[in-house]
Amino acid sequence: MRSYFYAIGLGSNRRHGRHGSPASVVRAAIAALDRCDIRVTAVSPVITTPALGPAGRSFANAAVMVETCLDPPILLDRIKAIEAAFGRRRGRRWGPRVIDLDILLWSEGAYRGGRRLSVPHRCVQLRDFVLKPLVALAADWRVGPGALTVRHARRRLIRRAG
Ligand code: PH2
Ligand code: MG
Ligand code: MG
Repeated sequence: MRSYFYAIGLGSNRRHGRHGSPASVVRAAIAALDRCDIRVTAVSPVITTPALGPAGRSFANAAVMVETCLDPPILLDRIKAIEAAFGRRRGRRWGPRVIDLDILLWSEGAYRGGRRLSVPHRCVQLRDFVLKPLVALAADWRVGPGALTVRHARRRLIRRAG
C-alpha cells in the first residue's frame, strides 16, 4: 500500500496531571502518535518559545516526521483524538493548551479540505516556533506548491523580524 510522509507540529504551554511539564507533554504526545499505522521517523529537539498571542506562558514546541498510509482527513481525526485523550478542551482561540498538534506539510504537496483542514498549514511561513523545529527535519521541503523551502522561509522570516 502506498504511504505518505507528513510533518506535524506540536505545542504545549500547560502542565498535564500525569505527563508533567509542557516539554514532557510534547514527548508523550509524540509517543502517542507512534502507533499501529503511524510511524514517527524523525523528531526535532523540543524547544522553549515565547507565546505568540494571548496564551501567556511560554510553550514547548517540536516537530516530527511521520510515515503513514492515512490520508489527511483521517490523520487529522487521529490527531484530534490524541488532543482529546490529553484532556484538551476547546476554549478561547489561542488560549493556553495542554497539547496542540497541527499537520504542517505533506509529501504530496497541497490538500484542500475546506476550513477544517488545509495543508500546508496556513501559518507555517509566519511562525518561527513552527519553522525552527521544522528546519531540523525538512529543510528542503517546500512550504507550499511552488513556494520557498522551509530553510528559505525561515531565513526570510528572521530577516523580516530583525
Ligand atoms: N500556538 C498557538 C499560539 N501561540 N506560541 C508559541 N510560542 N507556540 C505555539 O505553539 C503557539 C503559540 C496556537 O496554536
Ligand atoms: Mg497550532
Ligand atoms: Mg491546532
